[in-house]
Amino acid sequence: MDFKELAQAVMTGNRRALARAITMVENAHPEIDKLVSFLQSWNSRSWVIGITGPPGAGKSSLVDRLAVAYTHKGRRVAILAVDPSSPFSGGAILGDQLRMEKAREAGIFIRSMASRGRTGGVAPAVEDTLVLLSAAGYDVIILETVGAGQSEVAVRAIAHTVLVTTVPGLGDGIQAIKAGVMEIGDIYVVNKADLGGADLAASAIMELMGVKNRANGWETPIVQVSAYSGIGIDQLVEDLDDHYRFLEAGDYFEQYRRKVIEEQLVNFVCGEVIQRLRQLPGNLFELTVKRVQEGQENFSTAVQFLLQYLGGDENARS
Ligand SMILES: Nc1nc2c(ncn2[C@@H]2O[C@H](COP(=O)(O)OP(=O)(O)O)[C@@H](O)[C@H]2O)c(=O)[nH]1
Ligand SMILES: [Mg+2]
Repeated sequence: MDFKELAQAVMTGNRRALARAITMVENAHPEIDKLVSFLQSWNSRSWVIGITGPPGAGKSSLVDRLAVAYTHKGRRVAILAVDPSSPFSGGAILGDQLRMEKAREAGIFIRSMASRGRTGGVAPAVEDTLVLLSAAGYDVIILETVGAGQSEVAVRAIAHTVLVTTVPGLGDGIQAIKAGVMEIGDIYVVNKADLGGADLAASAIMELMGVKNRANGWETPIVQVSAYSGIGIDQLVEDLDDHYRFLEAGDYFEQYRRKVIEEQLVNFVCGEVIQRLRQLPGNLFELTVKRVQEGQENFSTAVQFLLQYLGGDENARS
Protein backbone atom coordinates (compact mmCIF):
# COMPACT_ATOMS: atom_id res chain seq x y z
CA MET A 1 0.00 0.00 0.00
CA ASP A 2 1.51 3.36 -0.94
CA PHE A 3 1.22 6.35 1.33
CA LYS A 4 -1.70 7.87 -0.58
CA GLU A 5 -3.78 4.74 -0.21
CA LEU A 6 -2.89 4.59 3.45
CA ALA A 7 -3.81 8.27 3.83
CA GLN A 8 -7.19 7.67 2.18
CA ALA A 9 -7.82 4.73 4.47
CA VAL A 10 -6.95 6.84 7.53
CA MET A 11 -9.35 9.55 6.36
CA THR A 12 -12.22 7.13 5.97
CA GLY A 13 -11.79 6.19 9.62
CA ASN A 14 -10.21 2.79 9.04
CA ARG A 15 -8.72 1.97 12.44
CA ARG A 16 -6.22 -0.58 11.21
CA ALA A 17 -4.84 1.94 8.75
CA LEU A 18 -4.69 4.53 11.52
CA ALA A 19 -2.88 2.13 13.85
CA ARG A 20 -0.45 1.28 11.09
CA ALA A 21 0.22 4.93 10.32
CA ILE A 22 0.91 5.65 14.00
CA THR A 23 3.36 2.75 14.07
CA MET A 24 5.09 4.37 11.10
CA VAL A 25 5.43 7.56 13.15
CA GLU A 26 6.89 5.59 16.05
CA ASN A 27 9.39 3.87 13.81
CA ALA A 28 10.27 7.06 11.93
CA HIS A 29 9.35 5.26 8.71
CA PRO A 30 10.87 6.93 5.61
CA GLU A 31 7.42 7.59 4.11
CA ILE A 32 6.03 9.25 7.23
CA ASP A 33 6.86 12.80 6.11
CA LYS A 34 4.84 12.32 2.95
CA LEU A 35 1.94 10.77 4.81
CA VAL A 36 1.77 13.48 7.45
CA SER A 37 2.18 16.35 5.01
CA PHE A 38 -0.51 14.85 2.77
CA LEU A 39 -2.91 14.56 5.70
CA GLN A 40 -1.95 17.89 7.25
CA SER A 41 -4.08 19.73 4.74
CA TRP A 42 -7.09 17.76 5.93
CA ASN A 43 -6.40 18.67 9.53
CA SER A 44 -9.86 19.15 10.95
CA ARG A 45 -10.93 20.94 14.05
CA SER A 46 -10.05 18.35 16.64
CA TRP A 47 -9.94 19.56 20.21
CA VAL A 48 -6.84 18.28 21.99
CA ILE A 49 -7.15 17.97 25.78
CA GLY A 50 -3.81 17.30 27.49
CA ILE A 51 -3.73 15.71 30.93
CA THR A 52 -0.55 15.85 32.93
CA GLY A 53 0.41 15.17 36.53
CA PRO A 54 2.56 12.82 38.58
CA PRO A 55 2.43 9.03 38.15
CA GLY A 56 -0.39 7.54 40.19
CA ALA A 57 -2.47 10.75 40.29
CA GLY A 58 -5.22 8.94 38.45
CA LYS A 59 -4.73 10.47 35.00
CA SER A 60 -5.62 7.29 33.12
CA SER A 61 -8.70 6.74 35.30
CA LEU A 62 -9.73 10.32 34.61
CA VAL A 63 -9.10 9.95 30.89
CA ASP A 64 -11.37 6.90 30.95
CA ARG A 65 -14.17 8.92 32.58
CA LEU A 66 -13.80 11.91 30.27
CA ALA A 67 -13.58 9.81 27.13
CA VAL A 68 -16.79 8.01 28.02
CA ALA A 69 -18.51 11.28 29.02
CA TYR A 70 -17.71 12.91 25.66
CA THR A 71 -18.69 9.79 23.76
CA HIS A 72 -22.08 9.97 25.49
CA LYS A 73 -22.32 13.57 24.32
CA GLY A 74 -22.05 12.28 20.78
CA ARG A 75 -18.44 13.25 20.13
CA ARG A 76 -15.90 11.00 18.43
CA VAL A 77 -13.14 10.50 20.99
CA ALA A 78 -9.61 9.13 20.71
CA ILE A 79 -7.10 8.61 23.50
CA LEU A 80 -3.34 8.95 23.14
CA ALA A 81 -1.23 8.02 26.18
CA VAL A 82 2.39 9.13 25.95
CA ASP A 83 5.10 8.10 28.34
CA PRO A 84 8.43 9.57 27.27
CA SER A 85 10.14 8.17 30.35
CA SER A 86 9.52 4.60 29.29
CA PRO A 87 11.16 3.98 25.93
CA PHE A 88 10.27 0.32 25.86
CA SER A 89 6.54 0.44 26.62
CA GLY A 90 6.95 -0.42 30.27
CA GLY A 91 4.60 -0.83 33.20
CA ALA A 92 3.09 2.65 33.04
CA ILE A 93 1.56 1.93 29.69
CA LEU A 94 0.22 -1.44 30.79
CA GLY A 95 -1.35 0.41 33.73
CA ASP A 96 -2.94 2.88 31.33
CA GLN A 97 -4.48 0.10 29.32
CA LEU A 98 -5.93 -1.51 32.44
CA ARG A 99 -7.35 1.77 33.71
CA MET A 100 -9.13 2.59 30.48
CA GLU A 101 -11.49 -0.33 30.52
CA LYS A 102 -14.74 1.60 30.11
CA ALA A 103 -13.33 3.53 27.20
CA ARG A 104 -12.30 0.26 25.62
CA GLU A 105 -15.74 -1.23 26.17
CA ALA A 106 -17.25 1.88 24.57
CA GLY A 107 -15.12 1.18 21.48
CA ILE A 108 -13.01 4.31 21.86
CA PHE A 109 -9.73 4.34 19.94
CA ILE A 110 -6.88 4.06 22.47
CA ARG A 111 -3.23 4.22 21.63
CA SER A 112 -0.10 4.27 23.78
CA MET A 113 3.17 5.71 22.56
CA ALA A 114 6.54 5.53 24.20
CA SER A 115 9.03 6.05 21.46
CA ARG A 116 10.46 8.96 19.62
CA GLY A 117 9.60 9.88 16.08
CA ARG A 118 11.05 11.31 12.93
CA THR A 119 13.08 14.14 14.40
CA GLY A 120 14.10 12.34 17.57
CA GLY A 121 11.91 14.22 20.03
CA VAL A 122 8.74 12.97 21.64
CA ALA A 123 6.79 16.12 20.84
CA PRO A 124 7.10 15.90 17.03
CA ALA A 125 6.00 12.25 17.14
CA VAL A 126 2.95 13.26 19.15
CA GLU A 127 2.21 16.13 16.78
CA ASP A 128 2.43 13.80 13.80
CA THR A 129 0.08 11.39 15.54
CA LEU A 130 -2.37 14.21 16.27
CA VAL A 131 -2.42 15.05 12.57
CA LEU A 132 -3.31 11.41 11.86
CA LEU A 133 -6.04 11.31 14.54
CA SER A 134 -7.39 14.60 13.34
CA ALA A 135 -7.49 13.41 9.74
CA ALA A 136 -9.28 10.28 10.96
CA GLY A 137 -12.08 12.56 12.12
CA TYR A 138 -11.85 12.51 15.91
CA ASP A 139 -13.50 15.56 17.49
CA VAL A 140 -11.90 15.15 20.89
CA ILE A 141 -8.39 13.80 21.39
CA ILE A 142 -7.38 13.18 24.99
CA LEU A 143 -3.63 13.13 25.48
CA GLU A 144 -2.23 11.68 28.70
CA THR A 145 1.38 12.48 29.56
CA VAL A 146 3.30 11.72 32.72
CA GLY A 147 4.44 14.85 34.47
CA ALA A 148 8.17 14.37 34.19
CA GLY A 149 9.93 17.67 33.72
CA GLN A 150 9.96 18.41 30.00
CA SER A 151 6.74 16.68 29.13
CA GLU A 152 4.49 19.17 30.95
CA VAL A 153 5.97 21.95 28.92
CA ALA A 154 5.60 19.95 25.73
CA VAL A 155 1.96 19.23 26.46
CA ARG A 156 1.32 22.96 26.83
CA ALA A 157 2.61 23.52 23.32
CA ILE A 158 0.65 20.60 21.89
CA ALA A 159 -2.76 20.67 23.60
CA HIS A 160 -5.50 23.30 23.30
CA THR A 161 -6.64 22.68 26.86
CA VAL A 162 -4.33 21.48 29.62
CA LEU A 163 -5.54 19.73 32.78
CA VAL A 164 -3.00 19.56 35.57
CA THR A 165 -3.83 16.75 37.97
CA THR A 166 -2.81 16.24 41.55
CA VAL A 167 -4.08 14.32 44.58
CA PRO A 168 -4.58 15.22 48.24
CA GLY A 169 -2.00 14.34 50.82
CA LEU A 170 1.14 14.84 48.82
CA GLY A 171 3.10 16.78 51.44
CA ASP A 172 1.32 20.11 51.84
CA GLY A 173 -1.11 19.02 49.18
CA ILE A 174 0.65 20.30 46.14
CA GLN A 175 4.19 19.03 46.34
CA ALA A 176 3.49 17.35 43.06
CA ILE A 177 2.68 20.61 41.37
CA LYS A 178 6.08 22.15 41.11
CA ALA A 179 7.01 25.63 40.10
CA GLY A 180 6.65 25.95 36.38
CA VAL A 181 3.82 23.50 36.20
CA MET A 182 1.53 25.99 37.92
CA GLU A 183 1.59 28.19 34.87
CA ILE A 184 0.58 25.63 32.31
CA GLY A 185 -2.85 24.50 33.54
CA ASP A 186 -6.10 25.78 32.08
CA ILE A 187 -7.92 23.68 34.67
CA TYR A 188 -6.53 22.15 37.88
CA VAL A 189 -7.91 18.86 39.02
CA VAL A 190 -7.62 17.45 42.51
CA ASN A 191 -8.39 13.80 41.97
CA LYS A 192 -9.17 11.14 44.59
CA ALA A 193 -11.55 13.49 46.40
CA ASP A 194 -13.15 10.32 47.83
CA LEU A 195 -10.10 9.94 50.07
CA GLY A 196 -10.61 13.27 51.87
CA GLY A 197 -8.26 16.23 52.08
CA ALA A 198 -9.18 17.50 48.63
CA ASP A 199 -10.36 20.86 50.06
CA LEU A 200 -6.94 21.44 51.57
CA ALA A 201 -5.17 20.56 48.35
CA ALA A 202 -7.50 22.82 46.35
CA SER A 203 -6.91 25.82 48.61
CA ALA A 204 -3.17 25.20 48.51
CA ILE A 205 -3.32 25.32 44.72
CA MET A 206 -5.47 28.45 44.89
CA GLU A 207 -2.84 30.09 47.08
CA LEU A 208 0.02 29.06 44.82
CA MET A 209 -1.84 30.32 41.82
CA GLY A 210 -2.41 33.69 43.49
CA VAL A 211 -1.05 36.06 40.91
CA LYS A 212 -1.37 33.70 37.99
CA ASN A 213 -1.68 35.76 34.89
CA ARG A 214 -5.26 36.03 33.74
CA ALA A 215 -4.61 38.72 31.19
CA ASN A 216 -6.26 36.62 28.51
CA GLY A 217 -9.50 36.56 30.48
CA TRP A 218 -9.65 32.90 31.45
CA GLU A 219 -10.38 32.19 35.13
CA THR A 220 -8.57 28.95 35.91
CA PRO A 221 -10.93 26.61 37.78
CA ILE A 222 -9.83 24.12 40.42
CA VAL A 223 -12.07 21.07 40.36
CA GLN A 224 -12.26 18.32 42.94
CA VAL A 225 -13.11 14.98 41.41
CA SER A 226 -12.98 11.28 41.99
CA ALA A 227 -12.26 9.28 38.89
CA TYR A 228 -13.04 6.33 41.09
CA SER A 229 -16.58 7.24 42.22
CA GLY A 230 -17.41 9.77 39.52
CA ILE A 231 -17.87 12.75 41.92
CA GLY A 232 -17.10 16.03 40.19
CA ILE A 233 -16.78 14.61 36.70
CA ASP A 234 -19.87 16.49 35.45
CA GLN A 235 -18.39 19.72 36.80
CA LEU A 236 -15.08 18.97 35.10
CA VAL A 237 -16.82 18.37 31.78
CA GLU A 238 -18.66 21.69 32.21
CA ASP A 239 -15.38 23.49 32.86
CA LEU A 240 -13.79 21.81 29.86
CA ASP A 241 -16.69 22.91 27.67
CA ASP A 242 -16.32 26.45 29.02
CA HIS A 243 -12.68 26.41 28.01
CA TYR A 244 -13.58 25.12 24.57
CA ARG A 245 -15.99 28.02 24.09
CA PHE A 246 -13.37 30.43 25.41
CA LEU A 247 -10.84 29.17 22.86
CA GLU A 248 -13.36 29.36 20.06
CA ALA A 249 -14.43 32.89 20.93
CA GLY A 250 -10.79 34.04 21.00
CA ASP A 251 -9.95 32.43 17.66
CA TYR A 252 -7.33 30.29 19.44
CA PHE A 253 -8.04 27.17 17.41
CA GLU A 254 -7.07 28.94 14.20
CA GLN A 255 -3.97 30.45 15.81
CA TYR A 256 -2.96 27.04 17.08
CA ARG A 257 -3.52 25.41 13.72
CA ARG A 258 -1.40 28.05 12.06
CA LYS A 259 1.38 27.48 14.59
CA VAL A 260 1.34 23.72 14.04
CA ILE A 261 1.39 24.11 10.28
CA GLU A 262 4.28 26.54 10.54
CA GLU A 263 6.29 24.20 12.79
CA GLN A 264 5.66 21.26 10.52
CA LEU A 265 6.57 23.26 7.46
CA VAL A 266 9.85 24.21 9.12
CA ASN A 267 10.51 20.55 9.92
CA PHE A 268 9.74 19.42 6.39
CA VAL A 269 11.75 22.16 4.72
CA CYS A 270 14.78 21.40 6.90
CA GLY A 271 14.50 17.70 6.17
CA GLU A 272 14.17 18.27 2.44
CA VAL A 273 17.04 20.75 2.29
CA ILE A 274 19.41 18.47 4.17
CA GLN A 275 18.46 15.51 2.05
CA ARG A 276 19.14 17.43 -1.15
CA LEU A 277 22.45 18.78 0.12
CA ARG A 278 23.63 15.33 1.07
CA GLN A 279 22.78 14.11 -2.41
CA LEU A 280 24.82 16.76 -4.20
CA PRO A 281 27.22 15.25 -6.70
CA GLY A 282 30.87 14.99 -5.77
CA ASN A 283 30.15 14.69 -2.05
CA LEU A 284 29.95 18.47 -1.89
CA PHE A 285 28.24 18.42 1.46
CA GLU A 286 30.84 16.25 3.16
CA LEU A 287 33.67 18.17 1.53
CA THR A 288 32.20 21.39 2.92
CA VAL A 289 32.02 19.89 6.41
CA LYS A 290 35.67 18.95 6.04
CA ARG A 291 36.70 22.43 4.88
CA VAL A 292 34.99 23.96 7.91
CA GLN A 293 36.69 21.42 10.17
CA GLU A 294 40.08 22.30 8.72
CA GLY A 295 39.48 26.00 9.13
CA GLN A 296 39.46 26.77 5.41
CA GLU A 297 35.96 28.09 5.62
CA ASN A 298 33.61 29.44 8.31
CA PHE A 299 29.96 28.50 8.84
CA SER A 300 28.56 31.54 7.20
CA THR A 301 30.53 31.14 3.95
CA ALA A 302 29.87 27.39 3.98
CA VAL A 303 26.12 28.00 4.23
CA GLN A 304 26.23 30.51 1.37
CA PHE A 305 28.25 28.06 -0.69
CA LEU A 306 25.82 25.18 -0.13
CA LEU A 307 22.64 27.22 -0.61
CA GLN A 308 23.62 28.18 -4.16
CA TYR A 309 23.21 24.52 -5.12
CA LEU A 310 19.58 24.44 -3.97
CA GLY A 311 17.85 25.04 -7.25
CA GLY A 312 14.09 24.53 -7.47
CA ASP A 313 12.78 21.01 -7.70
CA GLU A 314 12.07 20.41 -11.36
CA ASN A 315 9.23 18.04 -10.38
CA ALA A 316 7.64 20.37 -7.87
CA ARG A 317 5.46 22.39 -10.18
CA SER A 318 4.73 19.86 -12.88
N1 LIG B 1 -9.27 6.35 45.76
C1 LIG B 1 -9.09 6.68 44.48
N2 LIG B 1 -8.20 6.03 43.75
C2 LIG B 1 -8.05 6.38 42.45
C3 LIG B 1 -8.82 7.41 41.86
N3 LIG B 1 -8.44 7.55 40.58
C4 LIG B 1 -7.47 6.65 40.37
N4 LIG B 1 -7.24 5.94 41.48
C5 LIG B 1 -6.26 4.84 41.67
O1 LIG B 1 -4.96 5.40 41.61
C6 LIG B 1 -4.06 4.50 40.97
C7 LIG B 1 -3.38 5.15 39.78
O2 LIG B 1 -4.34 5.44 38.80
P1 LIG B 1 -3.96 5.72 37.30
O3 LIG B 1 -5.20 6.17 36.62
O4 LIG B 1 -3.23 4.59 36.69
O5 LIG B 1 -2.95 6.96 37.49
P2 LIG B 1 -1.89 7.61 36.46
O6 LIG B 1 -0.58 6.98 36.72
O7 LIG B 1 -1.90 9.07 36.81
O8 LIG B 1 -2.39 7.36 35.07
C8 LIG B 1 -4.89 3.28 40.59
O9 LIG B 1 -4.75 2.32 41.58
C9 LIG B 1 -6.31 3.83 40.56
O10 LIG B 1 -7.27 2.85 40.80
C10 LIG B 1 -9.78 8.08 42.69
O11 LIG B 1 -10.50 8.99 42.27
N5 LIG B 1 -9.87 7.67 43.99
MG1 LIG C 1 -1.52 6.58 33.37
